[in-house]
This record gives sequence, C-alpha cells and structure tokens, in this order.
Amino acid sequence: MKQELISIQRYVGMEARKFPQATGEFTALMTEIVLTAKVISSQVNKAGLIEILGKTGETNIQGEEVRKLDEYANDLFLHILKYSGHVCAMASEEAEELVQGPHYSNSGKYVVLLDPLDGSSNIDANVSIGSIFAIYKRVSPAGQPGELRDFLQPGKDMIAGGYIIYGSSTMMVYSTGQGVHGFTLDPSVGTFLLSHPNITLPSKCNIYSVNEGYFHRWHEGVRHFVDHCKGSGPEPLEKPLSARYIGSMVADFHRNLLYGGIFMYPGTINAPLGKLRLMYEANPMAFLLENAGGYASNGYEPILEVNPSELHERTPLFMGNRDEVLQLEDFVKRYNPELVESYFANKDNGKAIAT
Ligand code: P6P
Repeated sequence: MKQELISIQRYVGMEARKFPQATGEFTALMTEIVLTAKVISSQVNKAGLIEILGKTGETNIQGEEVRKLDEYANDLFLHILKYSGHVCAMASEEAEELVQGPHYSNSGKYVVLLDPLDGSSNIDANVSIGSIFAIYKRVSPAGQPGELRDFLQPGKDMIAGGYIIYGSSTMMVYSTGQGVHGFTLDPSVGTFLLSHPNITLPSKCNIYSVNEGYFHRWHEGVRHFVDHCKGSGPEPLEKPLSARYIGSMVADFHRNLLYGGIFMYPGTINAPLGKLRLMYEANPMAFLLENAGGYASNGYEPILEVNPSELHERTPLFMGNRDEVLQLEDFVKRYNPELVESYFANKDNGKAIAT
C-alpha cells in the first residue's frame, strides 16, 4: 500500500494524545473548522456556476466591498463555531464587534479569530483565495461570555494557527506549535488527507513578494531593501530574487512557504501601519512561519511579540526566510533610524509609528 492515508481528524487526535491532560475539546474544535473548510471549498469551486459571485452592495467594517462569498464564508464559520460549545466568543474581519455564542458556549475554553475569506477581491478572476484562523485559550473566567481580553493576546500565546487555501486543490495548513502540517482535500471522499507532513521553509530565499505600485510611498529603508532584492539600489543583491505577487496573501504565503521567499506589505507615508490586520492575518501566518523555521516582523520586532491594543489593528508585515527579514529590519535601522526610535519610544502606549 502506498503512503498511509491519514485524515486530518486522525492526525489532530494523534497529536492530542501526546498531551495526557488533553480533554478532546481542541480536537473537536478543529473538526468543526475542517467541516467549515469543506463546505466553503465546495461553494468556492462552484462560485463561477451559481449566483454567488458579485457584490452584496454592502461594505464591511474595513470599508471594503463585501462579496457574497465573503458573507457566506463569514456566516458559516460563525454559525458552526458558535454552536460547537467549545468557543466562548469569536472575532472576524467581517464583524466589528465580538460574536458571542448561545449561553452554553460560555463554558467554551477557546476563542477563535477569523479572516473568513482573504483575497476575496480576486474571486471573480478565479485566483486562489483563503480562510485564516487563530485559536487562543480564553484568559477570562469560564462560565461567562468571552471578553476582549481573551482576544488581545500576543501571537506567541496562540494555541493553533492555520489557513485553508482554495486553489487548484483545497489544502488546510495548520500548526499547534508541533511543526507545520498540510492536508489536501480529496473531494471524492470529502476528507483532508495528510499530504505535506512537517513543512519547513526552504533554507534559500528565492522569491520576493510585494506590491511595487506603492514603491514611492514607502520609507527609504524599505525602498532600498526591495531594490536590493531586485539587484539594484545602493546595496544590490548579487543574484536577484524572482518577483511573485498574486495579491491574495494566503496564496502568496503558501507559495513562499513551499519555495522559499519573503512577503512584504509595508506601511506607507499616508498609511504607516499598512493594510493587513495583526490579529487574524499577520499573527496566524507569523505563528506558522516561526514553526516552519521562518520569521515575521513589523519592520522593528517580531510580530508574535506585539501586544495588541485593538481587535482590528493593522500592522506592516515582512515575513519569510529569517535572514532576509532580519536584513529588512537592518535596512530600516540604518536608513530610517528615526522611525525605529519613535516606534520603541511609543511602543508601550501602542501608538507606534511604523514603516
Ligand atoms: P494590494 C487581499 O485584499 C489582501 O487583504 C491580501 O490578501 C493581499 O495580500 C493584499 O490585500 C493585497 O493588497 O494593496 O496589494 O492589492
């Protein structure tokens, strides 16, 4: 028989058995996320065929146009998790406030943060998109609704992080801190099967991913680093990297995780904190990367060390091969020392001015 067929449910259970104190609640929660992923995958794959494309005419709290698949994915995740009994509250890019469950969910041990369908502006162009999740243990007393403090935890305290990528195949990639593992959905049997055990970032950085349309809005250190990646500017790389940027973070991340690369979404002069969200975009990806041998930074310090101040706060994001991300931090230090100084001077009040 060829490689043993291990379903994601079995794998999560195998991992849990390494912890005698495990109650099975986390395994049950992951099973709910897997179910949601399967349903969304079936809808995304049909999106071109059924009236689910197009816009709802509404905008989300980010002021972005909500597309029907966005709304569908958000509603499904929240509905399934809300009634699972394991989650005392949820947060979503599509919801301004925390989402509470029914009374019995107050006993839930976990909170979940979601970007239900990231990259949705690419849906109509059939570009790969993804769902991102982060799971934390609640810090508020059990038996009452989840609170904001359950969510505003640094990424380093995450229990599990992962994403589902809806592409040429649907894959789920997650980590609980015991390595990064990838599972591919076999639609014929409706099961995610272990296809990429113990994913580690290739030692060589081959790719740089950034939207260079913003080049002239970046601070000097970032501009010189991106030029460096292209083999130009004051400190040109001898062998330039390949440029790859889809504009769908989960897809860009997944490719760079498998091939080696650095993904960047810097702040700009008029948007110093950039576009991406700390809690449910940067942190889960940073958690995965650090478990795969990579590193994620906001240009000044590890993303996972940042103490969040708001649920939907944005952050500049540089993530991928450790040496290249550390080099970016060095460029910022040398070309924009004033930014580094103001960041750490303001760090405690959470009002840092970022690259
Ligand atoms: P830009 C998609 O809208 C998204 O949130 C990420 O998935 C992606 O990396 C980024 O925005 C693309 O933004 O400004 O380059 O179009």
